[in-house]
Amino acid sequence: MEFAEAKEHGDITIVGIPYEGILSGLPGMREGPHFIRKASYLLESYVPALDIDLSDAAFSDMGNVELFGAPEKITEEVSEVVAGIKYPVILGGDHTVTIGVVKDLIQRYGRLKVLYFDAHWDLRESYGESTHSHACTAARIVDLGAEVIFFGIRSGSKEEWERGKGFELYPDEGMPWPTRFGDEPVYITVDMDVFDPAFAPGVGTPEPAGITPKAFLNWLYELDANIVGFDVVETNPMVEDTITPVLAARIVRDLIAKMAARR
Ligand SMILES: [Mn+2]
Repeated sequence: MEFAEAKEHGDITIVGIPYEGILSGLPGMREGPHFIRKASYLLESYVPALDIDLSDAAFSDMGNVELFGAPEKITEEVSEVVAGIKYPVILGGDHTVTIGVVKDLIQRYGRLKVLYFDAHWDLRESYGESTHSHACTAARIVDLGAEVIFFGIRSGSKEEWERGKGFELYPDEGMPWPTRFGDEPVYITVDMDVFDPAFAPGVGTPEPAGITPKAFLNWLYELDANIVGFDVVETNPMVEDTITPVLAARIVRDLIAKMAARR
């Protein structure tokens, strides 16, 4: 099954990476891509806020790439997959996949701004004996040279909060989020646990007091950025299989529409 309205070809390409590495919460994330695609058929193809119909957008869906093994190895393999795609759209799987995507995009563009939506800092040096687990994603992409701006973070160790002081953080939807990024390459990573569990209960590590989908989407519609790719990760349909996948699909639909509107 492909994402609704996907074409044979297109510069924007969806790839599912149903990778589930080192667990810190509930298992089931490897079913994320399938459930997000299935949920995409519940949505209209027209995005009124952008006046874009997904049926007119040049994007394709190459299906899933199954990767197994340690997170360090996965990072290399994800980079290789992404290298063949002009504008990658990744359906996770756990947050580890972001490291490989960002690695390739930085090589390509020389620089990358990453807008990091997550309940958790992901700034641990290592977790579960891996330096590339989903709890270390932000730390690794900072090492790679990404310029990271955090949104919705509300959880982490004392050390992570200390380290987080060195970064731009928009913890709440109440404060105006930046929307203008000019022409610089921007990558967006959306960990579904950034949303309040009332709106996205189907995640591996739910964290109360999150942002609302409306705040995210209203920001997205205002966003003026050269989006060169994005991912939506940590959807766990074994925990909840309807509300969360359809929100993930809505984010994918609207972000693809946003990218298509600019090109
Ligand atoms: Mn995360």
